Amino acid sequence: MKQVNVGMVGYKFMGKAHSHAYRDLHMFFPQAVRPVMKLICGRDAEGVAQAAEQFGWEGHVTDWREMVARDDIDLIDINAPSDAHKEIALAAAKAGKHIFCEKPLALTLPDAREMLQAAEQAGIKHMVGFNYRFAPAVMLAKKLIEEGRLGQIYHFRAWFLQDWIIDPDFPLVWRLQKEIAGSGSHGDLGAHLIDLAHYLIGGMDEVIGMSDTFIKERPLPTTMTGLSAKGSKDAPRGPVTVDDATLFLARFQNGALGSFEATRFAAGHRCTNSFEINGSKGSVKFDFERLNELQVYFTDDAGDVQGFRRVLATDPAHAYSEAWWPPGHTIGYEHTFIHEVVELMQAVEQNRQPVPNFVDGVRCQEVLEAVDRSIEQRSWVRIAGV
Ligand code: SOE
Repeated sequence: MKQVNVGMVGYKFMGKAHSHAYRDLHMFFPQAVRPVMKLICGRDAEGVAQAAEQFGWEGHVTDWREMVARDDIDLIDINAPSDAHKEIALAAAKAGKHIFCEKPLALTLPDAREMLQAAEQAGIKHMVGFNYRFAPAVMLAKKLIEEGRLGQIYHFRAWFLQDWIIDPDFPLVWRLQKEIAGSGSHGDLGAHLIDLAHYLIGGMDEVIGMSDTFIKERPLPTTMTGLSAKGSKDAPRGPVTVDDATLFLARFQNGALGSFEATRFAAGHRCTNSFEINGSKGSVKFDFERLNELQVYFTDDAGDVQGFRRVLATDPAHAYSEAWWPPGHTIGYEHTFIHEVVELMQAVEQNRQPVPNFVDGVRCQEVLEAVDRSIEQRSWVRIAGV
């Protein structure tokens, strides 16, 4: 059986999600090429050793260059903070390693383009971590659109709402620093919505946005794990240099109209990643907090029973579902990462690019950039011009 030896940089939130995917994949997708958890990398020797042991990696290092230089590593998985993506990806491509990189692909559009160019020149496989595409209910929405069952698409409206930094004394973690994260809610949450829009509806022609940073200064943190951080509200404060919320409107190439809202200040919303699509023959609604479900409405249902109904996307008719449990036995967040890695392994085996790849990462970054420019200029910005 073919296998792919993985070296992974980063071991916190996404590092755990990816490790879990590599570890579980073969139990449910035995026919896929098998990822082997060779090496994990992190700057803190003690932390990475502990993660290696806990997640099941064969070895650990503190310098990613060592990992990239090793002949027995086939794939570099980058889930370190965004400012590290480019340097590691360029080195990995140069060394001929396949790359799986978390979103957003880079801090800036030029950086993302440079990463794509390097990957294409090296002839490696490249993937970007837009995991929500891999929820079977989202894939069902895609199928309904592709088969014309929603008719002509008029509206795509999406919102990704969180509230984990709503406390003004929540510390100034790396996700709130532009030089490390690139942007705030825009690149962290909006990037997912943009990718879903590209996947489901297609390209955008032009955008116009608005954004704000509600809390301008925060106490410096002591530690961060996942999305929680420890610190004292009396600690010295530093400036928040990213957006807390970004909203924008878009006109799609196929004529549909889009609206997008990404915020970390929606009290009560822990991770509400939702979209609704309205077409001439029907509508669909998705909410990540109920990720097994797609609400569907068809205009040609008999008038006396018209209304949204809930489809549980856990039947063999739904993507990836046959590999899991019997119908009705639901799956969770972590399964979206497993599906991602299945796609990556299949792409390596079939010698094709996985989807979504760096081309999709760049397309997303173009929209992020265009929205930023529109906010600066207070006017519509065409995607083709960025
Ligand atoms: C934090 O806002 C976060 O974990 C994002 O970084 C992820 O990409 C998103 O899927 C969930 O929220």
